[in-house]
Amino acid sequence: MVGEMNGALNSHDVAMAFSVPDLPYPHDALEPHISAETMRFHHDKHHQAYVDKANAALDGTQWADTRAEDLLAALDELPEDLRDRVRDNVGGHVNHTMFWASMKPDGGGQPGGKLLGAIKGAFGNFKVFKDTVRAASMSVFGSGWAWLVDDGTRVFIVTTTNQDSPLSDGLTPLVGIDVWEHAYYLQYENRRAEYVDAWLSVVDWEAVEARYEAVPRQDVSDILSRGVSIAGVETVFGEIDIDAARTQAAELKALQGWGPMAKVGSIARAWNELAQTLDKRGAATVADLDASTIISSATDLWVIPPGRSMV
Ligand code: MN3
Repeated sequence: MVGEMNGALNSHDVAMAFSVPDLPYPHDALEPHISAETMRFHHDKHHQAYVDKANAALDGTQWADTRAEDLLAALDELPEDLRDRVRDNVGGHVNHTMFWASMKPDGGGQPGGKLLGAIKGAFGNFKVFKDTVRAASMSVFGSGWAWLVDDGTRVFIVTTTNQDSPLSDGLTPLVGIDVWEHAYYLQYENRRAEYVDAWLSVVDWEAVEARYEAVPRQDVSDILSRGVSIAGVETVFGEIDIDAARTQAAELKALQGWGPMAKVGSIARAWNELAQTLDKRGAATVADLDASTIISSATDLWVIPPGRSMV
């Protein structure tokens, strides 16, 4: 690589090449769960190899300064001779960059905020989620990853083989566990299940929450600002809490069978369901729920008028 101060073309070849990010903690910080020796090989050697091969593959091509994530999201647009090397090595770089930033000393436990609500919405409770992570991690045949991903409406778990990224399937990875043998063999030999449990003890859930918050979502502000009358008091849909939803369910139940309000029974049940959903997901108000739940709930409650299509 030549030509510093020699014009934009050469200088950005240097500037845009991928590099292994420093660990945000010392190599031994995740002991005893992940050994310092494992981290030295995994971070310093294996990740460096992906970076070197990714840079070699892209050097001199028109994609040399394309964002790594954009390359993975558009693999189909790359020429065939480049595609596999990008999938493997840019994938390896992006996956590992997220991996280091998804662990911390004294990690583990469970997330909070809207992410916990989304996990409860998808899995019922956090224990079922962890069991699903374990099962998915064990189900990867050979080398690969298990991921918590987001499609913009909900979270779920997928696995990928080799260094394939969920980005290539249009999904946003929130956190991934590396189940290549190079991630655990030095310490756990062939005991992958023990490694998965160890990894769950070092997950940095705050980092995962931040990624969840950053996923682009359908704008539901219009729905959240719609007026609703609860026991004669005007409020807006987004500010409804468990008590308000229960009050509304009780009021409507009392009206059941009255006059022209043929749908009142099903709407009363929908308010009860909303109260249960808020409770189960630990959401203070409707505004804390995920977009798809807000839309389906507003539809069931006729907060979105029936027959009216969504904006
Ligand atoms: Mn790895």
